Amino acid sequence: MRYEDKQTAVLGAGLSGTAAALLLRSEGATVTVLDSADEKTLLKSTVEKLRAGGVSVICGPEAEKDSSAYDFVVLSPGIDPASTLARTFSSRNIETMGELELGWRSCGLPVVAITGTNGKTTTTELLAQMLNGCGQRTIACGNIGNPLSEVAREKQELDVLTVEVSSFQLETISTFRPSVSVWLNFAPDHLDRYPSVAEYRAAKLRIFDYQTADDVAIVNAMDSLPKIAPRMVTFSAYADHADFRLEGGAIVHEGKPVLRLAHTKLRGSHNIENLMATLAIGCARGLTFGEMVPPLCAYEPRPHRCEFVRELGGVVYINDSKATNLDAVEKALLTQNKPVVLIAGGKDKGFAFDPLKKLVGEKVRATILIGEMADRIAHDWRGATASEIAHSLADAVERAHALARAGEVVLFSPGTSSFDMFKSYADRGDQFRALVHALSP
Ligand code: UMA
Repeated sequence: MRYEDKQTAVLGAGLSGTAAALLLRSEGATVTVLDSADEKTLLKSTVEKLRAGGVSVICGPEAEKDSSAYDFVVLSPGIDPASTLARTFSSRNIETMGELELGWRSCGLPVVAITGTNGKTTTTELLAQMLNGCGQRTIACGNIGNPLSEVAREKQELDVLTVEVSSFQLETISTFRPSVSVWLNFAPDHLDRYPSVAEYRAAKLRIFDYQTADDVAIVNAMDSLPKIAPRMVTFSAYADHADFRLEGGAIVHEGKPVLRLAHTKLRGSHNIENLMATLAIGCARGLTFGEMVPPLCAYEPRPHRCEFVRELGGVVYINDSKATNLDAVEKALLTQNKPVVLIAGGKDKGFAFDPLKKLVGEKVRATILIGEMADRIAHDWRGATASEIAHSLADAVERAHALARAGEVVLFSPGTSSFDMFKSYADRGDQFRALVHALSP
């Protein structure tokens, strides 16, 4: 598509909106970024960067007033199409595109796209490290925090793009066609955006919509998907019929062990599946196991994912702030073999915590609850374990320190988003780590 004669509105002045606006400017469009928030609450450096790049910025109630000046609109992923801002455009039938679609149309490179409720970021990083280690030049981008539109504008010399994709981004694709797609897993999430789990799943399934029989889909064998066009390769730590499966502590493919888990720095069955998916992508891109294994074994897990923080008085403290849904808490609890003092809670994302009640009863000696969801979780887990409500994360850490006995684990695995009290899951995890390091014996 040619953009130079377009009067373009970009909705949202976050990472994606800024990248989309600057890409469109570089392609000659006249661009205005609209953001419902007050300008004072936006990052000053972002607004300055946009204006310096020739982009107009309109914030606050003014942004939601008039869409008649525009003939093309780009949506940031965090902007719900049902929001007031987005509806001022959809009600006038103005041509709309998501930021991922915009970046894809300009990047001109093959894409590996990774989705799933959990494990996307780890797999995206594993893959980028592995491909680069094997001489296939790539960059980790997309939902991981590096918008595809930015990568498209930078025009680096690359062979393939490694793109983490979220359901929010997939909602607005119209041609996005990864040569390799990855479906890691699926569990309920984002029910503050979607009316039902089925609608969340339908948005994620769009990853396959524009793939053809020439493309590959790497899918979790435990998840029954509808019929899809690409060639399927399956993986699972639990199913014997999968193409990549687990046997005797090794990932097995075509009857042969290809990667011993003890040789990697990753633990837990969810990470085994992330490794399986990464190996399957490498095979789809023509790599041998001999090439792939060394960079995978060298991969260091990122912070905030079951990150060991400290041992104090025989108590191990673990930061799992990246756990923003119940499935992630379940995985974190399943890897614990000592009694747990669990700190959980955060923003209300529209789901109940009762599906975890049985496991909490088995693994957790006490819970300390924080944030918007605290009362609701206490209600959902009533009878399973002792619980306390803390008025801040600092209070929660102090209570956990007082409660935990030698030989136990304090696990911070919130099970929901951070935005009620923190800037992001990373900010929340960083604060937890600092609070734990400040504890005295
Ligand atoms: N805004 C409005 N009106 C609204 C809602 C929001 O103007 O009705 C404005 C806000 O004031 C803000 C801007 O929109 O200034 C934020 O846009 P955004 O939420 O799309 O945030 P970005 O900074 O552009 O980040 C987005 C992704 N965020 C979301 O999908 C919520 C980031 O994923 C992603 O890293 C980034 O693009 C780069 O591609 C984050 C995320 O939480 C990590 N993703 C979800 C997840 O992983 O579970 C899907």
